[in-house]
Amino acid sequence: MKKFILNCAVTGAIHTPTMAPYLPIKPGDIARQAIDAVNAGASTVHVHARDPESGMPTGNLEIMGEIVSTIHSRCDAVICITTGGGMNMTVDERIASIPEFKPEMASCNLGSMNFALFPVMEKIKEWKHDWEPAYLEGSKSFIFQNTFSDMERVFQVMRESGTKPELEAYDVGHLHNLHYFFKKGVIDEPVYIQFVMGILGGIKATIPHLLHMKQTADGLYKGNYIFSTIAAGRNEFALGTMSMLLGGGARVGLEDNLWLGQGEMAKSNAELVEKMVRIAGEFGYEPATPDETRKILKLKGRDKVNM
Ligand code: KMH
Ligand code: ZN
Repeated sequence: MKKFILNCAVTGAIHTPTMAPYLPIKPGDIARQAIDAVNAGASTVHVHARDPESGMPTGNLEIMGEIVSTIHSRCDAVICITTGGGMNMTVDERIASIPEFKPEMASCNLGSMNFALFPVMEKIKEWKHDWEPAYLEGSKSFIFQNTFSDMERVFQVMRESGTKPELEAYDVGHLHNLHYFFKKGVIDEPVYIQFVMGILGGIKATIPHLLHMKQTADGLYKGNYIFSTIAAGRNEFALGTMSMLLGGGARVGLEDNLWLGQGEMAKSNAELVEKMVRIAGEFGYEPATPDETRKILKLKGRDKVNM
């Protein structure tokens, strides 16, 4: 069987509690769903924190600490902490968990952009919490801030913490932004890029667009990089599979997609992971284990984190 890196993004900051009863909110539930996802085949879990009562994304370090230390103590997953955070956080709040927990991996977003979540509001009539419509409506005038000076800081903090950046490219221009830092020698090899597709404000989640992202990265990094793909929404499995067949990894999870199939909500992150593992198996692929992932990405090791 050929190997691919399977990453699970457990809760995120895009979906809100009204959208899915299965979205994990409390730290214990986020950690439990992450561990179940690892047992189902994911080697890497991408983690955000939420306020346990309201479900609002939070940069609270105590809550993040509870989540990551529970996952770390109960399984050997590679833990990837977000620095994208949520729309209600400053760049400083988004970065703070890196020096605090020194994770093996953390996301690093490669450019400022629109990040529009508001269209989904049309489908929802009643909300569980008042903050949800305000948060989503706010995305109409929100700029996801990742300036060159922000990125420079994130790279520096990650380097000081021994944390591998998972480089989130939401559009072709982001690959060029990254190339500026690559040429400066700021990015350690192997360069690990994640194509993030299907966010309104970034590139669409289609096969031609994925090929364009891949071809652009091939040209810039001369094939000397590792990639994975996220497709927001229902295209998660199609583009994840395509990414795997092109030699990359795939990310699934309730952060990006709430649907297991047509009209069928995923009841857990593990269900989404199981489906991706099933599809991969049909093509002769299986997910890399956490230790195989550490080797591929040259990570520092789970004994060197602070959680
Ligand atoms: N939420 C995704 C679209 C991050 O957390 O830094 C991308 C993401 C970024 O996971
Ligand atoms: Zn995220």
